[in-house]
Amino acid sequence: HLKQLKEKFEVFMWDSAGDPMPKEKFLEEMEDADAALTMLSEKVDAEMFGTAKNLKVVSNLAVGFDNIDLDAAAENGVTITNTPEVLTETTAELAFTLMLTSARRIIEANRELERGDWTGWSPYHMAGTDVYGKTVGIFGMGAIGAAFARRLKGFDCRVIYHNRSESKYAADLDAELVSFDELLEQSDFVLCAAPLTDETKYKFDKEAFNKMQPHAHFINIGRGAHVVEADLKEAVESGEIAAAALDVFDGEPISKDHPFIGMDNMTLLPHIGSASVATRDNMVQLCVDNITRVLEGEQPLTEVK
Ligand code: 8YV
Repeated sequence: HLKQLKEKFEVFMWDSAGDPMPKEKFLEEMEDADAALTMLSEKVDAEMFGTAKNLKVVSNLAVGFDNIDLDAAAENGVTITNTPEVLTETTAELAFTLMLTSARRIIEANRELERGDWTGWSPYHMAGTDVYGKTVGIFGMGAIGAAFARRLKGFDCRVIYHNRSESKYAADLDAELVSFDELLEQSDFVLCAAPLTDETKYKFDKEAFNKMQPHAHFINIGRGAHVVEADLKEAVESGEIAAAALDVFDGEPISKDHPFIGMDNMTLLPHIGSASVATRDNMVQLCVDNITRVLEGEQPLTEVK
């Protein structure tokens, strides 16, 4: 993908397989850049826009854009693009994987086996919970939430969701719009699939977990900052909810010292929601196309407005 950019433009690339790019280096590189292909690790803030005097487009390799100050982008006349749609099904599949993994205690069972502690068969050994026929609540019925809800139909689930208003994605899904409290109180599984905004930040706190059922599982593929992590830990430890399955954390990457590590009723993944090879190919290609189009004076394909 980058070859396409290199054929037309001069490209500087930070090797993202190593450490994240230090902020000073990022600012230095941005000084005379016309475009930037960024990930969540890059804070695209007012300071950066102030430095990048030639900047015309920031192409974010994500559907989310909470790493970007959109007001500052508008003030500086910079176009922002993201990667919606191409990652929807892949991310919904990961959310489903997290739900089933948590329900059937897959991580805990695997750990037991690998420790050599599987000593025999008994009727309730590693017995989990069914997803089939349950009530599943989706916080954030956007494209990904809807793709997740479609999969729930095959499991004969009742689907409820909470958005500010009726979701255009919910029309064919037989999904019912409910209040946030109803979502918490009625769901056997709660999925957070919302974008991170001032309104949704730290929405899942002590009070919210309190309202969930003791057998409920909480799944997060949104952003770590949707959750007050200390409150989630307490809720899972005290049995206020049964388990949590998380692809995202408040401050990524997390280290092995993170308080969630090692808990049997926590399924933890290193933010791999959209990480299939085909989807990452499509995401990067979309980023390249958006940059090329803007720099050649055309409309980008997926502008954030
Ligand atoms: C990205 C994501 O891969 O799209 C998003 O918002 O969280 C992931 O799909 C990740 O943000 C890397 O930039």
